Amino acid sequence: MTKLDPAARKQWLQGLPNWQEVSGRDAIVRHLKFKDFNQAFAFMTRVALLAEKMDHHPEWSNVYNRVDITLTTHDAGGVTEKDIELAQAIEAFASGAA
Ligand code: H2B
Repeated sequence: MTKLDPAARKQWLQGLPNWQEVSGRDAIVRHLKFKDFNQAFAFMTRVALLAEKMDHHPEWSNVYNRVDITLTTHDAGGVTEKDIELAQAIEAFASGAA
């Protein structure tokens, strides 16, 4: 898995408007806010099960109804198509989030 060049990453990100590049790091980030902890954690459970299936894991944190997710491929030292694939799946799980 090789990391995306900046042009390819930028193009993929145009299809992921809720995701931003992390400054000073080859990674992408998404901040989500749910109605309450229950909604946030249900979302995290779905992402966790998929991440394990993909063998591709997020860097994330949760405070009550907020979830912050950073995606990068540690083995490649940057954003790869696997991160894009996971980000796209996360969008599908994120309905109900702001
Ligand atoms: N997740 C992420 N985000 N990047 C990786 O490089 C990675 C991973 N590598 N999950 C996987 C696990 C690797 O360590 C195992 C051994 O397959």
